[in-house]
Amino acid sequence: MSEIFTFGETMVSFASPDLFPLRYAKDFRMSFAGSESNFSIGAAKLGHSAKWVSRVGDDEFGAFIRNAVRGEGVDVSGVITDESAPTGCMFKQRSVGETKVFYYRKGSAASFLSPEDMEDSEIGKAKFVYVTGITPLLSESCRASVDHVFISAHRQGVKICFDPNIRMRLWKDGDYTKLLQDYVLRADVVVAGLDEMRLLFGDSTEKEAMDHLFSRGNASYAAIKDGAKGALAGTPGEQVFIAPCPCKCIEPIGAGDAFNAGFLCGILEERSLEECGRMGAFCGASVTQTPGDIEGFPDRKELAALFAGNQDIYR
Ligand code: KDG
Repeated sequence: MSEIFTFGETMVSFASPDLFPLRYAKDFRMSFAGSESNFSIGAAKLGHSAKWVSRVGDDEFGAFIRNAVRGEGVDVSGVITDESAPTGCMFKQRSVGETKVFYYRKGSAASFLSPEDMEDSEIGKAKFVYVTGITPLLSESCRASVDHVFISAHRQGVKICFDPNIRMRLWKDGDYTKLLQDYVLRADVVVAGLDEMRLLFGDSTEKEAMDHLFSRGNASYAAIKDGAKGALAGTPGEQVFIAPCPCKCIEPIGAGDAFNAGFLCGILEERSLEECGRMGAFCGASVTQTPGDIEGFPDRKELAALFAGNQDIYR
């Protein structure tokens, strides 16, 4: 039985170490990338159990992803090998000050995820399900899966943590504002960027976003993140500013997933709101110090050092 149930696409990812357009790249570093598997790995490193459900192709990249996520301590027993579609793929192009992402994921195995892949009994055993706004944009069946999980979790008294995780490259064929607004307002824990709350609801400050969530939505916890400027963590009765952790950022991709993992693990451990926020900020800052999405996740020992007063996480 896992404390966290999550599902979504994980792609094989290729990143060039060079700081120039990919047409000039000679070497690539193979890794994997997926918001929900990132989150699960973060939670597992902090000692919590997570089950990640997905579909991968019957190919080498699918085997690589399954092995790698399993190797980080996540339950992958619900990952289906789909013989009729390939594992999705992503390329990262780094240049000074930014990383561009190119997806090759249309028709991928994960885009065939369907409600039948999400077992009610598995959802019912979890304390939280974790859903991102990436999944419902991948296909009709992925959207139906998200809807199914929301309904199943609420029916069984399992809390839902939702991050809109807006990826504009997936918005080319539609406006998903209403769809994501609906998930945000139905979730029990909302973790969102200030820029995302601005886009979805027109909120201009963290406080406005927070007030909005607690007056119109279902949330009992929220964190509104503003990257290196920090975050606001809140419950209906309390709001705490969370200062950013000092770090040397190499690449910010994955920081949001890591913040969410730290924040939700804090909630699972029934810590104070401020401690939950600090766990989120610490995990988020830690992963920015490596070029990949997950390699920098802190473990329990590093977390203990944070609470012992040693906040500097330079490696
Ligand atoms: O949050 C990091 C993710 O964006 C990355 O790992 C890939 O899930 C991904 C996506 O769909 O962009």
